[in-house]
This record gives sequence, C-alpha cells and structure tokens, in this order.
Amino acid sequence: MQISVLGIPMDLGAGRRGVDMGPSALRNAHLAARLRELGHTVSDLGDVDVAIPETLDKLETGGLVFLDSIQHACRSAAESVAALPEGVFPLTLGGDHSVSMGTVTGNALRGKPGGARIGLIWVDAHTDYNTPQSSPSGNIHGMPVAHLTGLGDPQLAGLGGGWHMRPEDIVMIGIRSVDGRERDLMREAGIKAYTMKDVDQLGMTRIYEETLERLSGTERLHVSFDADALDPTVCPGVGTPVPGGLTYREGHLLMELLCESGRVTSMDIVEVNPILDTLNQTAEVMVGMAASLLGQRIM
Ligand code: Z70
Ligand code: MN
Ligand code: MN
Ligand code: MN
Repeated sequence: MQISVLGIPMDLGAGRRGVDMGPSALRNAHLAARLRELGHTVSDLGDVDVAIPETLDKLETGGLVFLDSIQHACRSAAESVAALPEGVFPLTLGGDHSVSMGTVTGNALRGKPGGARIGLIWVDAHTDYNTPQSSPSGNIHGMPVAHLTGLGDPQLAGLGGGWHMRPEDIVMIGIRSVDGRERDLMREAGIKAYTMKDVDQLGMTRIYEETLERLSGTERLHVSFDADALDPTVCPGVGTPVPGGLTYREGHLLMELLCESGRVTSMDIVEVNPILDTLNQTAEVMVGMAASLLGQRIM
C-alpha cells in the first residue's frame, strides 16, 4: 500500500505545551522505516503550517483561545488530505486532538466533493464532545467530535462546507473521562461509547465485532488514536493522563483486528507529548500501534 505521512505540529487546542513536537517524536521513533519493513511505500509530505503560540494574540475572534489559527491549520490539513489520490492511506500525526477536525473532514471529502459517509473509530480516554458552551476548560482539543457533527462554533463546524459526520457513524473506545454536560450531549446525539468498564466486561474482540457491525453501512473507516487511550504506564507522554486505560495488548489487538477487517482507509496518531515523556516511549508505542493497523503480525 502507499502511505502518505502528514504532520500537524499544533498544540494550540491543548491546555499544556508540547504536543506540537509529536510529529518529530513519531518520525524519530522510525515510523517510516517500520512501515517500509511491512512492504509499504511511504512518502512523507512534511508538516502543515501551524502558527507559533508566542506570536499570537491569545484571544482571537469569537472568544475561543486560538480559534482562527486552529481553524486555519485544520483547513490546511483537510485540503492536503482531500487532495491525495484514492488508494493512498493518509497517516496524519498530531498535534493535539483538534487536528482531527481537519483530518476526518479531509478524508471524508477525498475523491467525493459532497463528502463520503465515513465511519469514525475514536480511541481515547476522553469523548472530546464538548461544545464551547459545555466545556469546563475552553480547550478546543476537548471539542473536535462535537464540531465534526456540526455542533459548536460555526468556524470549526464548517470546515467540510455542508458535510458533517453522522453521530451514528461514530464509535468511541477506551473512554474513562467525560464532563457533565458533555455526557448529556453524547446521549442526545446517540454516539456509541465503549468505556473502560465495557472493555473489562466485554473484551476487545467483542467490542471490535460490534463496532464493525455498527459501522457496516459506511463507505470508509478512519481511526483516530489519542495516545491517552492507553494506560499512562504504557504512554506516559500525554498532556492529560487518566489512570485505568487500555493495556499495550488491548491496543495492539484492536489495531490487528481492524487491519484484518481490510476496511480502514486512514489514521491519526495524536496527543503524543515528548516533553512529558519517559525518553521517547510514547511515540515508540504509538508507532507500534500504527504498524499493527498497517499489517504487522507476530507470526
Ligand atoms: C476535557 C476538556 C481532553 C484530550 C484532554 C478534557 C479533554 N474533557 N482531550 N485531553 N485529548 O477540557 O474538554
Ligand atoms: Mn475569526
Ligand atoms: Mn482526544
Ligand atoms: Mn484524550
């Protein structure tokens, strides 16, 4: 397969600095070499242009912190991804999770100007379904899924023109931190979330099977993998560590099963924070997750 790597070195949507260095950390963890070993052709498209926070006025228009710069970077990411030929697998590297407003939009619009019916598998400790009104922090990386479904700020919800995600085409896995009003919004929208309790009780294989069944009506599948979905002992280099996360094997099993499905056409790796990491462990683990999704097998 042909894989195109695109970095979005942005930490404007997070409450802490450092995830802007995620793309570098992932490249330093031999991302391209690991994927070439699997027989893929890998081309690195470099990084999307992202504003440096120190050069910005924190309160841009609209009252959301760094709103205009985040919109701009997400739009650039969406345009770059949408321009890729069909058959190429975009592997997009964050950056904080707000980059996925751009990547998911770009992947939906690729080869289909009105937008495809895309299924979204959101692997995360958090549901990222806040709106500017519901958010306790104001951090935009807690809001990308809400904007993908058309809620929230019009500048961010409008990245795909008239295209939006259908809430029923979203499945979240690894969830263990949801804010009060965010939970109500999730229920109203009817988004399926497998919490850590579900992971313990059902097991990852059953969750995978239900997820594929639920998303069987979609045309393509996108995996958005936030490093904080994995337990902080596995991935310590994240801005918002939450105890009780996915094990190393649960993460790999999900990626291996999704690979076998043959249905995944794009992936994000986000929220890798090298300045909070133990050496480069978190990037190395996340490169391993991408390798499993893209064909690495034990035997
Ligand atoms: C919280 C908020 C969040 C990631 C933290 C946290 C959101 N729900 N997302 N880390 N990746 O501020 O909205
Ligand atoms: Mn504006
Ligand atoms: Mn997230
Ligand atoms: Mn998260």
